[in-house]
Amino acid sequence: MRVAVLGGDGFCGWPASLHLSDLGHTIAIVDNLSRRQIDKELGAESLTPIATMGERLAAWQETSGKSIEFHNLDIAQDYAELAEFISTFRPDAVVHFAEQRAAPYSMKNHATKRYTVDNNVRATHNLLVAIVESGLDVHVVHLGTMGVYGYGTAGMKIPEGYLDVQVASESSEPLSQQILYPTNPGSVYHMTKVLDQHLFAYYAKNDELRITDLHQGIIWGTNTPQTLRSERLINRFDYDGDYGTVLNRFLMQAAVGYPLTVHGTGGQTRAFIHIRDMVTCIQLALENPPAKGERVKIYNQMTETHRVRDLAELVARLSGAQVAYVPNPRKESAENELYVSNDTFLDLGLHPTRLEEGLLQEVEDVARKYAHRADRSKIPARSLWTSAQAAGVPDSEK
Ligand code: NAD
Ligand code: USQ
Repeated sequence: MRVAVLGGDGFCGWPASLHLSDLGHTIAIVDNLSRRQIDKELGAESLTPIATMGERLAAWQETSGKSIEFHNLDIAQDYAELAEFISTFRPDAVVHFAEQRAAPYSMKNHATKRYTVDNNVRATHNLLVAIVESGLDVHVVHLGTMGVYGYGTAGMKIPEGYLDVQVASESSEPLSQQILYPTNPGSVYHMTKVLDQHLFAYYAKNDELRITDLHQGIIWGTNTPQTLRSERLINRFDYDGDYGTVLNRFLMQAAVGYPLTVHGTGGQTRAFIHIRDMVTCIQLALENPPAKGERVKIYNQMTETHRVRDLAELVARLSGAQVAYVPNPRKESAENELYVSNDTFLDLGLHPTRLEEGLLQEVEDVARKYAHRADRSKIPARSLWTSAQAAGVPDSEK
């Protein structure tokens, strides 16, 4: 298969590109390296020493004998170049990772809110328009988020994208329908994934584009068998208050002796998946595309759910770290339950990497190994969700 990986320099896109290249697919990476630029803006860096794109691709060529093309372009801004790329590379599939993905970054200020919406919505829409314009039959695999469903307690198992409903009708029988599961995003970033969903539904209906939207949980872990082949192939590991995600932050904090930063009561329950399972899911999604004219396929790409305070206690037990309950900088439910259906990937053959199998190894192999590169001043999460929080108004008065 000829596969274009948009956002192929990122945390998910880089290991996914190598995995697909290793399987024998022809890969072209498209990325404007904006994530590396945001690191500079934030004065933060990956805990792991990531090589430049040129060095990465040379290392992959040396270790695998395979070459990957790289196109440095902004898919939200450079429409003509994107359209030209699609019509000349002629992909069978595009995997779309190229969005601003940090909720805290998206909530920092007016500039980051506007950038996140402008970048993400335009990127997705430009891709869909460019495919329609090319006249090619390209399967789009998009990385969405579990956060489109929201984190209240649903009182039911969250289905894969579509909800069965019954509506009253004028005749006696109620009508059964399937609708997109009602959305309830918790940040400007998560809201852009809700907007993406509607773009996909429209283009699948109007232009019969074949689209798979993967509602992915929080990734943990760092490396895959391919990124371990050389230090120049190493994947990024974000730990700063904006881009670091909860479990990887806890692992890193344990390694550097920083009390684990549980927001609020830690009663937030979230969905998780290991990075090695993420690359397998991308492969499975590419191998099982929807038919032309079919509605958007939505899969829940997660393997387990955990409460944040339970994760902190687990990491503390394994590593001897302290746990600190800090005021929650976000506006989110203090406690929620989460039950998720993930049958599609399990039925397609995914064998999940369980948390207890990999945690300790991750602390040893990555977090402790690169602990000397950590900047402790970048650990606290400083992005506040509301102006009331910024003004220091206590919770009860908000
Ligand atoms: P990342 O920031 O590491 O990677 C995104 C890549 O896209 C970066 O290399 C960036 O430079 C590039 N990019 C962004 N805007 C672009 C544009 N306009 N043109 C070209 N390139 C652009 O993020 P990630 O963690 O790899 O996440 C990838 C996708 O997966 C995102 O869409 C994210 O929403 C989704 N996701 C991530 C997680 C997670 O835990 N990391 C969980 C669920 C879903
Ligand atoms: N949290 C802490 N302590 C920390 C960091 C986070 O308690 O030091 C809490 C947060 O308050 C939140 C939960 O952990 O309740 C998850 O936060 P996170 O930063 O790990 O995840 P989130 O902001 O939801 O975003 C990440 C990715 C995003 C992806 C999403 C999947 O950055 O790209 O879409 O996970 S999901 O959460 O399933 O929507």
